[in-house]
Amino acid sequence: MVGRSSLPDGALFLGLDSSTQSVKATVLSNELIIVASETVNFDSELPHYKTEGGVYRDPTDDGRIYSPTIMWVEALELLLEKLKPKINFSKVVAVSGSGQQHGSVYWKKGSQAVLSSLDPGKSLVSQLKDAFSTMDSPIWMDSSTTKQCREVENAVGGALELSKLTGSRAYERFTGPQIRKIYQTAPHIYENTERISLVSSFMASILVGCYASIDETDGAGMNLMDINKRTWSKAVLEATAPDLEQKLGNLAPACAAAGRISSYFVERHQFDKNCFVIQWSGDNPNSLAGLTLNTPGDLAISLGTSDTVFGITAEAKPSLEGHVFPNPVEPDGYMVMLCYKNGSLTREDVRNQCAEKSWDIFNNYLEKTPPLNGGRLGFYYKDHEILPPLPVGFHRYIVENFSDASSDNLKECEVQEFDPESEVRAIVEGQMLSMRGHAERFGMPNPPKRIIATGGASSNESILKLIAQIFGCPVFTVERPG
Ligand code: ADP
Ligand code: XUL
Repeated sequence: MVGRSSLPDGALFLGLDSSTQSVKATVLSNELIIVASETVNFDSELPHYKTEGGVYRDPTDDGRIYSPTIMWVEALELLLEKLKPKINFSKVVAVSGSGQQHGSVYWKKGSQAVLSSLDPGKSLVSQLKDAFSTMDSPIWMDSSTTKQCREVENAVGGALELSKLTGSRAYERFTGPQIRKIYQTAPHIYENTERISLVSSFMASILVGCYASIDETDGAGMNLMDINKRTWSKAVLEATAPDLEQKLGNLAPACAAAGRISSYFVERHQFDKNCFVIQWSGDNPNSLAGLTLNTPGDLAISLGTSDTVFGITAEAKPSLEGHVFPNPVEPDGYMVMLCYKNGSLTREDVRNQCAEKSWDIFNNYLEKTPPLNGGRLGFYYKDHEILPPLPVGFHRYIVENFSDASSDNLKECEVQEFDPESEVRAIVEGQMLSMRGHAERFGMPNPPKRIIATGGASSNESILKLIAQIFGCPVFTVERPG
């Protein structure tokens, strides 16, 4: 590996993020200063895929949400083209990245050969468009595998047993149940699959020109990996689909090198042939690393497409709620996490309906309404929620005698709508109160010493202020590329 003292002058580090709505690049100097950044938004910059928020919602299969795999490849090519005038790729000594967790890619039989012999004179899309046994990648927003979840849990002795084995009970979006659904409903696709990658290992595979291992921290989001041993769990593999281990390949720690960058990128984009590709990991584990979260009393809240809350712990104590993943930085430690599907996109919907599509107006409403909204409370699920597991629907209640919470006189009455100001406060307050409630129940620090916020909505100071009020602790953010 490269030691910092032995780095060449002007050395650069390239960090990529393949997420739900976009791919992003951040370039750091030797002194860890951001020197360039770039984004490719799927909906607006690759409109021919016709995605909404980067995804497709299948009208014929309730809860099925997926993305076109090849769109991620085209986005990577476009991202590099946009970055090219800004930095000298030959100075990049290491590349790594984050992938949206749980999403999976199905490489067709024979694709390893295609991947390792890419012609630098041609685009990646033209050479990889036929490399997949299905063109659709199920992603983390999917909730269509409840049947498979129950089957896998039952096969290993119940939900708690599965959680003790893998760090989580079965969740619809986790990759194991997704793989089982493909095996059951499209056996020809499963049979024709040579390798299954996560979004993280998929992007790393393209960069190294061969199948990259699945990173252990992201592997923990599959309901397939033994959380203590960090190897595939034979019992769960068998409960999921036949001959699965060979389709998954090896696991590797988050800090391992996946290999040197492939000759394709050396010749087409002038990367240095010695440039390392470091294992890509899931976006949440990488956020934990990036925020340098290393104090047990601290919590991080990520407000991206999903909302997540996470912290670190020395021991794995998986339960029926939340997730335990390996800590990407401390090899013996763990991270604990809660995930909400109705994050930024649901806030955006309310902003569009009630605040003239403007965050400024949204924030103004948030600032001028009182804490607890005069008893107007709401639960907003644009998509099936993960936590608690509830179907699509917006539910609004007015609670009477709210100021006298100790009395038995509390009465709630369901209503169809609130005034726009109250609607804005109700969604943000409802989301953050739910986070606090579940975080406490899950044994996360209460109150936390401090919260570090990241993700798109962490640029919104009014939202951060509300988080500080609800959790009763200071909230910090980190430098974000402009
Ligand atoms: P991803 O999970 O795809 O990486 P990001 O972290 O890039 O998501 O966050 C994107 C989201 O950030 C958008 O959907 C948008 O709603 C939200 N966002 C951006 N700016 C603001 C803002 N000022 N206030 C609230 N939300 C914002
Ligand atoms: C985590 C999860 C989401 C995705 C978003 O379990 O499903 O936070 O990682 O990219």
